[in-house]
Amino acid sequence: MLRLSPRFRLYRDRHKRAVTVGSVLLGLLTIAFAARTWYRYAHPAPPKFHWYSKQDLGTPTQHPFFMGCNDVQAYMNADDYRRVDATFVMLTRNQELDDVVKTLQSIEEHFNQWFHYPYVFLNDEPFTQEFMDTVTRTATAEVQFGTLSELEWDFPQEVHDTFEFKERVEDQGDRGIMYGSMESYHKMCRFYSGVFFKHPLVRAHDWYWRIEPDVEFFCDITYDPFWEMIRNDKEYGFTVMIPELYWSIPSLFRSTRSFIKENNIELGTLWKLLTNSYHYGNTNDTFLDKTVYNDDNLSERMSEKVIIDKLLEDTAKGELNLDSTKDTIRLQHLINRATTVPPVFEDTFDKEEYNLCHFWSNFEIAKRTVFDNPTYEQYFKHLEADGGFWKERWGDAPVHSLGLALTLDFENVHYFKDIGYMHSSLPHCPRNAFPKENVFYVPGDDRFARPAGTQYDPSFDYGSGCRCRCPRNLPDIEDGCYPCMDKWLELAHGVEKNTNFANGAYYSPVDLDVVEKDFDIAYEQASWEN
Ligand SMILES: Nc1nc2c(ncn2[C@@H]2O[C@H](COP(=O)(O)OP(=O)(O)OP(=O)(O)O)[C@@H](O)[C@H]2O)c(=O)[nH]1
Ligand SMILES: *[C@@H]1O[C@H](CO)[C@@H](O)[C@H](O)[C@H]1NC(C)=O
Ligand SMILES: *[C@@H]1O[C@H](CO)[C@@H](O)[C@H](O)[C@H]1NC(C)=O
Ligand SMILES: [Mg+2]
Repeated sequence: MLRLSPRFRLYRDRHKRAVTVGSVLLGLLTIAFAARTWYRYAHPAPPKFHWYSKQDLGTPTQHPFFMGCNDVQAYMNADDYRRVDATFVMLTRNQELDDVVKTLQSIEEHFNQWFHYPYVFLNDEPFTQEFMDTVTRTATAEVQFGTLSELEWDFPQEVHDTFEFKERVEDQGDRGIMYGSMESYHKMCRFYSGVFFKHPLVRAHDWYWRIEPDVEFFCDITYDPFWEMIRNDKEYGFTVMIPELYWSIPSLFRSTRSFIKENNIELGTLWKLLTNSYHYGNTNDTFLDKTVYNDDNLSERMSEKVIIDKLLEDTAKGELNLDSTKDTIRLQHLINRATTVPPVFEDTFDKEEYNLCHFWSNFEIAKRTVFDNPTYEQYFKHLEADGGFWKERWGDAPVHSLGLALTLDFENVHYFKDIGYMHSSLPHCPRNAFPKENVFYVPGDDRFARPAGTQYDPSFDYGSGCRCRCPRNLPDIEDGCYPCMDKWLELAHGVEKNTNFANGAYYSPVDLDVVEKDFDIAYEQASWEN
């Protein structure tokens, strides 16, 4: 339909009035258009695979701590190296012993045979003597075993004993939610979400590295990740970031958002990584509030609003002339507005939605206090009260990620791109860096001697791995988990650097009342002929 926007009229008049409010407005629109064009250029539609694994993606604050191998003995003997008060943590069951041993052998061979960090094993049942003996024999460091109390492991009794609890959990099985009908899986998720870091054996340390049965490490880790994180101001490290299955957490974001609101939480910038925001402007006009969430919407809806407001004013004064071009045009705007439907964002709360991205929590290297702090404690209580750990199947991974964003900034999180890792046949495995002179494999324990002539993967430009032997024919998960790694890189490379972020909003919101005044002026200067 015919659309009269005041800015076109201004364009025609601009040579007559060199410096007018109109040209200022035009300038603003041009800048907005240029910004949008740039934005689209910088955010092309995503191809299916990105081959991030074949590029150097480092930035000054987000990069692997080392590219390739170190001489471990020299590293540990350096004056500025400090051993950290840290432990491995694994929750597991007696019957998983074989898988536990597999994990232990892998982490020992690739890392702990040199560093000897202790282990804490936790179980809701007592560990058998066989389990404890085997594990102790496999590890090259001190091992401790903890049995969880009912309080730590089970849902609160008043919840667990209800009919609704049983029914809800069973219903998730009927609806095909992965692991949804397994009560023990719910308990595990709840335990890892809010309890594990409070266990006395874990609390005895400042840092932890979470591991699971049946995982595999592919590269040698020839530095101390705990110490490097401290040195680089990092508090949480991950190897894989992927989107969550929507149906396991439909109301997690709502619950998180309401927690933030009720408690006036000042979010860290990590929040940006996990959410899309539609918060664009501040206004008391309900229609604008619901329909303006980008620059396009602003110029369209605002010129429409100004035209309609004037039309209604003139109508009230009895000055409407239906035969005039002007009023025909103005009426068309009224009709257009009446048929404009606000966009529906089903899962938007406070104009934000969760993009479902989360750090895969079966691997975590973190400072204990990223969870063991009053804000997270309160958050977990809030989630527990909402019942999502049993009404839905909230996983500890999305809960951890959202919970971290309550307090951490993007820069506090580290991507261990150089650590090759696989859980449930989804591998992340880096390319090897060019071998450094004189960095040979020297076992820290005879059990891990490697045969002479052991072959490693070839080295590449931009490789970061040390002596990796990656699985063949499995694509790197880093290349396939849109939109998570994309968002990570966008933030790391500062594409959003110039946007402000405060109280969970991405832009300094536009004050729509101020913008409206500019449009009022443009309206007064518009020409309605033809
Ligand atoms: N003691 C104990 N440990 C459990 C229980 N359920 C899960 N775990 C442990 O919690 C961790 C995660 O459980 P998994 O069943 O592997 O969950 P997952 O990794 O999401 O699923 P998979 O893809 O099947 O591996 C593992 O270390 C398990 O050993 C339980 O009922 N008791
Ligand atoms: C909305 O209305 C309130 C109360 O009338 C006022 O204080 C506030 O400044 C208004 N906000 C905007 C963006 O107009
Ligand atoms: C807002 O702008 C987008 C594209 O820029 C468009 O698809 C959408 O329909 C607009 N919404 C409204 C309510 O004008
Ligand atoms: Mg597992």
